[in-house]
Parts: sequence; C-alpha cells; structure tokens
Amino acid sequence: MIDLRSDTKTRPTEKMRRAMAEAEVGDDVAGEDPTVNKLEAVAAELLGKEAGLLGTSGTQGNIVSLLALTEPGQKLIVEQDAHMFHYERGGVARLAGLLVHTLPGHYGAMDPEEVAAAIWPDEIHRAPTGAVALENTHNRVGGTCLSVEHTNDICEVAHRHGVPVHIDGARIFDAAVALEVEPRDLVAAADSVTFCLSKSLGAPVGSVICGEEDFIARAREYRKMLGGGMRQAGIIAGPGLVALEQELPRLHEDHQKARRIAEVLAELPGISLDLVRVQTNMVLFELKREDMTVLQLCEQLGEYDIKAKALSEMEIRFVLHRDISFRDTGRVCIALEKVLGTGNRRTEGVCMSRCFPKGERMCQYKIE
Ligand code: TLP
Repeated sequence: MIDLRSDTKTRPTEKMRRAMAEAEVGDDVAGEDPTVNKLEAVAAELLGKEAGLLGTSGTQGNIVSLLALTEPGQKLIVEQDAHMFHYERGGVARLAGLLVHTLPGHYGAMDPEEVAAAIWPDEIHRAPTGAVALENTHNRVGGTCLSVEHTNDICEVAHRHGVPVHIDGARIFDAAVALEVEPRDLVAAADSVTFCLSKSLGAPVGSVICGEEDFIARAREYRKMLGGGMRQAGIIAGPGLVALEQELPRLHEDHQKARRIAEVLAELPGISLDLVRVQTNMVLFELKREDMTVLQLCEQLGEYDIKAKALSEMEIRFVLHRDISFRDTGRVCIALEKVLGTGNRRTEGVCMSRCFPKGERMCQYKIE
C-alpha cells in the first residue's frame, strides 16, 4: 500500500524500535527520565530556545503553549485556515477560553498590517489580545512555508503591542529545509514553537514544545493538568531522538517526490493545481470533472494500492513521507495517468523520467 493520506501514517523504523526497547528511562513527571531530558535538550538546541518539553501530540503542544502564554477571555489571532482553528476540536475556546480572530492569508501568511489592526486597543469594550499564532509549514494551504522575514515581521508587530507569538511548527523542519535556512532562525523571534516527531520526522508518537525556561516551566504545569505527564516516556523520546538524527537529512527527498507528482498531476485533465503551493511534502489539488468525484478518484486509486484522502468535495491532499519511495512515487504518477487519462498531452509513462533524481535507475514498474 502507498499511503498518501498523511505523513502521520509512517511506521517506526527498526532503529526507532530498538531505541524504544533500549531507552534508559525514569519518571518524567519528576524530570527523571534521561532520554526525555536528552530529547528536550536536543530539540531546544536545534531551535535555539532555552528549554524543551515533550508532549503527546501536536494538538497538545499547541494548547499547552496557548495555556501558558494567555489568559482566558483574551483573543487569539490566527490565519483563517490554521490547523488550530479548523482541526483541534475547538480546544482553543474550550480549554484555553480564547476568542479566535481569524485573518485571511496569502499562502498561509497573514498581512502584518492586518495583524496590527486586529490587535485591538486596550479599551473597556474590547477583548485584549493574548497571542498571535503562525503555522509553518501551513497544512491547509498545502505545506507552504513562512519565511524568516515574514515571521520576524509578524513577531515585531505583535511584540510592539506586548503580545506573544506561538508557532505551530508541526512541520517546521520541512520549512527550514525548503527555505534553506537554519530551523532556529525560523523561530528565533517567536515566544514558543511546537514541532511534531510523528509527522514528516516519522517517529511513532510525540511533539516537543520549545521556548524560554519560565515559559516551559508553566507549560509543564499545564501539560500535567491536561493529563500529559507520561512517566517512563523515554520509550517515546528514544525514537524521537532517532527521528531527529536520521530523518532531518532526508526531508528534502519527500519534497522532491511531492514536486514530481505535482508536476505530473498539474498537466492531467480536470486537475486544478497551484504549483506555487508545492513547497514541501504535500500536494493539494482540486478535481474539476463532470465524470468523476473526489471520492471516486480516491476509490480508483485504491485499485492501484494507493490510499488517498478527500479534504473536501473538491480537494484532495497527498502527503509524501519516508515510507513512500521514489519508486512508489513513479507508481503514483502512472496510476494517476491511468485513472485521470492523459488528455491530449503526451503518452502514458513519459512522466517516469521525471520521477527519479538524476542518476537513479528508472522505474520498471508497469501497471496493467
Ligand atoms: N495534522 C494531521 C491531522 O490533521 C490529521 C495531518 O494529517 O496533517 N498542526 C498541524 C499543522 C498539523 O498538521 C497537525 C496534524 C497538528 C497540528 C496536530 O497534530 P496531532 O495530530 O499530533 O495532534
């Protein structure tokens, strides 16, 4: 099976499983798990922050961060397609008691002037702004990156008004790779960042929050409050450390695979795909055909052992990850040509020459 539904679908590697089995552990609630402590220190160092905190998931990392940064009744400013707004079960309102103010984005980036205007003046009728949150890479827009400059601009505006900035950096390392910048530069101006071990980094569980010592101390309390104190969590941190060591150097390959699929797809009939969005490991596109629905397309891909997920009635998202090889990428391209037809473009399979990095053997795979 080629599972394109998400990079959360990756299975732990042998090395990760070994790290789980061999992890030195202790009670992390008491700060006594050496493997967790090591992961938190490595993560903080990578992101240029004072401290780190292991959490169960990206959702937990985001809500714990917001609890530690804000007070109930304050306002959170986020881009209108933010994961925190759409897909985190309304926890921002229910758990952190925040009023959410969404702003339009350009490929996931809010206009700093609109952010400034959304930070309402301190006045008797108005909710004070508790935080601004950014998402990098931006999931719902298709894995687009926020640049260092943009992040700095937003942070400058927010900080000028005394408002902290949180980065939902579930895939922040993909952004760093795509932008060719140091991960720490992408988050330097922000007050907190959460990244996920279990997405493009391919570990089975976990996210890490990074920030300054006093923020992390508060976050630790909220993590406990939410039931996130995990005792011998070294068995999670172990594969997390392997992920940082083993997966970071290969993230660019997932981006290449996404790019190749996108370039093939963009030329197929009835596909609307903005190649500008294809910056990291995702391919987001719309199907505009009379003869096929998005669900039917997913079903037909299933016949080629490809799992894909509809995002809406029109949209599909493919996510490339470690468990999809370049060879699989070629199979996906062929299957897409078979299912969607090549229109009057070119002969089937021509895409294959573009599916492999230079020097790699061409895929011999044939779908009958
Ligand atoms: N994204 C997942 C889920 O929506 C299923 C995916 O497949 O892309 N922030 C961002 C930007 C995310 O993409 C996600 C998960 C989260 C936060 C939440 O992480 P988890 O699932 O670990 O709670």
